[in-house]
Amino acid sequence: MFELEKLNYEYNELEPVIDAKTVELHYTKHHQGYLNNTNVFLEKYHYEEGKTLEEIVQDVSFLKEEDKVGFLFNAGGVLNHNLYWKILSNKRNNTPVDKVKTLIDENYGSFETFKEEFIAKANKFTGSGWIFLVITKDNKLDIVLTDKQNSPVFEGLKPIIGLDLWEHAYYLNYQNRRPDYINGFFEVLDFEEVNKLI
Ligand code: MN3
Repeated sequence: MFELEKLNYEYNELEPVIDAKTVELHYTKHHQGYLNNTNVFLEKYHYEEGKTLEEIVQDVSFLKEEDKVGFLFNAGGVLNHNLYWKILSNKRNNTPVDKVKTLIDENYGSFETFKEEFIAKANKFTGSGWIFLVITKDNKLDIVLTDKQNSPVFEGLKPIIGLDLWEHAYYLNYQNRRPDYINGFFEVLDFEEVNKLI
């Protein structure tokens, strides 16, 4: 069974961009909920231990048809939130360095161009979902939007940045000002952590 990955910071350390109450609720209720539900599905099928969740979601043939949507919603939620928390910090490592800088410069010309495109796409998105920066199978970067808790991992892509666009990620602090949350994300995005995922 899977366990909730520990946060690398206290609930209040992402303030003022993401307030402590939002981090606490988001992590202990939403993320934990997706994890609990994922484990219920895996227990139901006596799924063999030893595989990563990334591996499991790429072949759900072990599930009955009626469980596939529910399983992927919850397992996707776990993967997406694992990524989201991992790449945030208050260390101000918010300028790309090393591998991620090279990749962004190669694919977008500059960090500023990438950031503008990412923010513009995030702002256009409606409903509940996510925006990711992924590494494609041919080692290029792509910005991908997904509905609900769909994860790029389902498609064999490798997400290295993920921003939660569900209202529960920002509503306590920002209400309808989602663009401010999206801009703020780039202040607490930690490119040292992103580099570890490449
Ligand atoms: Mn969320």
